Formats: sequence, C-alpha cells, structure tokens
Amino acid sequence: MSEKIVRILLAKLGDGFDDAMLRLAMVSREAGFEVIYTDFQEPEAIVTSAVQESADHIGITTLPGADIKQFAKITELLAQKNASNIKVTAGGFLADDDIPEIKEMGVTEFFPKGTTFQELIDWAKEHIKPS
Ligand code: B12
Repeated sequence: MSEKIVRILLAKLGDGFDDAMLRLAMVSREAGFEVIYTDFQEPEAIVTSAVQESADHIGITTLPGADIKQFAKITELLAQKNASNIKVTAGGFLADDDIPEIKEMGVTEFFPKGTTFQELIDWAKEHIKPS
C-alpha cells in the first residue's frame, strides 16, 4: 500500500520577505512533502485554502510588523470549520515576548531566524502526519 503524502500549506502574514518561504517550499518538496504555496493571505483565505486543499498542516511566515492576533483568528476559524486537526507552525521575525503568546493562541511551534532548513525538515517529518 502506498503511503499518503503529507500536504503542507504555506502562507505569509504580511507583504514582502518571500525568500524564506520560497526556500522552505523548495526544501520541503525535495524532502517529499506536497506544498501548497499561497504567498500573502488573510486568515480567512488561509483557512479556506487549507480545508479545500485537504492540507495536513499550515506553515506561516511572520514578517516585521505582523499582527499576531491573526494567529488566534486562524485557529478560531479552523475550529469553526471542524478542522482543528490541521495544526499551525510559524517562523520568521517575532519579538521574544510574542512567542509564548502565539503558542497560547494555538500555534504548535515557532522557528526563529537561525533555524536551519534541515532542522525544519527533521521536525516536520517527526511531527506532521497525514490525516
Ligand atoms: C533579505 C532581507 C530583506 C530583503 C527581503 C528579500 C525577500 N524577497 O525576501 C529586502 C531588501 C526586501 C528587505 C526589506 C526590508 N527589511 Co529586511 N532583511 C533581510 C535580511 C538580510 C535577511 C532575511 C532573509 O531572507 N533571511 C533568509 C531566510 C531563509 O531566513 P529567515 O527569514 O530568518 O527564515 C528562517 C527562520 O525564520 C524560519 N522560518 C521563516 N519562515 C518560516 C515559516 C515556517 C512555517 C517555518 C516552519 C519556519 C520559518 O526558517 C528559515 C530558515 O532559516 C534580514 C536580516 C537577517 N540577517 O535576518 C533583514 C531584516 C529581516 N529586515 C528588516 C527590516 C526592518 C526591513 C525593512 C522594514 C527595512 C525598511 N525600512 O524598508 C524592509 C521591509 C520588507 C518588507 N516587509 O517588504 C529587519 C527586521 C527587524 C525586525 N525584527 O522586525 C531585519 C532583521 C534587519 C535588521 N537587523 O534590522 N529585507
């Protein structure tokens, strides 16, 4: 029986800074994940795409000046659509104080600047399973 491929939806909360996300999309594909790349999106669009695309996970890049309340909105919308099985991770730029706050909003893990792509892939292989 063939193994189901894990589908990860990638999105950004903010405009610009697409290098990290594009590189993350590439290394994730090379590591065997299926990537749905959506660029800059509002929470409603991120959640609708994730549900319609049967994503197993949502990965979000935060940018300088990002409004972290958007994370609460994303997890609330997932719950409303009975899709809380789709977990959310994030990485990029965020003030240290904001990291525990976004975890309280339901973000599983945050990966700051300096995390290697290999560390991200290893984490994803261990923690993201097909639904
Ligand atoms: C390249 C760069 C730019 C480029 C962006 C090019 C592009 N297309 O992406 C340009 C020149 C456009 C730019 C502009 C600006 N920049 Co700039 N930029 C950088 C720089 C040098 C590198 C960022 C980068 O791409 N790194 C490479 C990627 C691979 O690393 P990363 O983003 O850290 O991502 C890693 C992790 O965070 C994590 N990760 C990231 N996203 C995700 C998502 C998920 C799901 C997961 C799991 C993990 C993950 O994994 C990655 C692997 O290592 C940084 C300084 C630095 N050395 O970090 C400043 C920096 C980010 N910029 C900064 C600023 C202030 C700006 C400007 C506001 C400047 C201005 N006044 O105009 C603008 C605004 C940009 C915008 N919003 O559009 C500041 C941010 C400060 C802050 N903490 O808020 C920094 C830190 C510089 C500084 N020291 O002041 N910038």
